[in-house]
Amino acid sequence: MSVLDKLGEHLIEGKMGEIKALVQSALDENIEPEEILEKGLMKGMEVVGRRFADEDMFIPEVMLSARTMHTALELLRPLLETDQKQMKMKGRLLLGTVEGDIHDIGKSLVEMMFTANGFEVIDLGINVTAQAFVEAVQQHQPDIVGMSALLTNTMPAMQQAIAAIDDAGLRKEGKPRIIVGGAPVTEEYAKEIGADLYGENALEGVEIVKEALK
Ligand code: B1M
Repeated sequence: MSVLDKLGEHLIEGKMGEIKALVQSALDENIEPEEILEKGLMKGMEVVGRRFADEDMFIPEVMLSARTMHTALELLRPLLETDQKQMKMKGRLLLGTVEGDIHDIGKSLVEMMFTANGFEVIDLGINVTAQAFVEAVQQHQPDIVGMSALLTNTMPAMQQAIAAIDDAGLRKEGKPRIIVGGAPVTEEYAKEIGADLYGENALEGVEIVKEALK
């Protein structure tokens, strides 16, 4: 079994105590951090998602997989962010998982990818209410607001947060641009709820925002 397959297995089994050593062996084999993330850890997480849906895995086990992912990301984060210091700040992103939703792994990846690409990121965390987005926009004056939702029934909270920002008169002349993403979110849905941009994954999100800010 390759080290990338082993990483996927460790993630599925929630081997939190062993994951860092395995990430380190992958790095020692000169595997790029992006590949470790996409072809190892995220592949494992896809399996977790399928098993969870099939009721072959339950919340405590999924939590353990999520913690294992976070532990691995701790080691990968500085490597994915290495170029940051040499870059001029590209903009300020205010980011959060919307109200009712506590999924934070995708959002953490978005945070890491934007930071790695020279953005200042203010992460409001999970379960962020529309009002909290409004107050944070007033306080931080971001160039971009990013919202993440992983549940079909929390997608409307994105629309509420966007409407609250608009009702407070805080989106003027294209600033801040609002980008939404998350597994159930589509480009059509993003348009429908008044978002400016949609990112299918964290890296695509960065590229789309860079293009929009040109
Ligand atoms: Co939950 N959960 N979960 N869960 N969970 C899903 C999302 C689900 C698809 C599983 C399934 O049934 N197959 C399902 C949602 C079904 C639906 O509504 N469509 C589900 C459910 C039902 C639930 C609960 C309701 C279960 C219950 O209690 N009965 C519950 C809800 C809790 C709540 O939020 N209120 C729940 C709870 C949990 C845990 C707490 C156990 C745990 C979260 C732990 C944590 O995050 N710290 C958990 C997990 C881990 C998952 C799965 C297995 C993995 C999610 C993940 O981290 N993926 C997930 C199944 C799946 O997605 N395969 C599932 C990896 C991550 C890198 O991907 O977040 O999609 P993702 O992010 C991607 C893109 O979407 C994109 O970029 C990232 C990659 O580059 N992206 C953006 C994300 N945000 C973006 C923002 C952007 C741009 C791109 O711009 C701003």
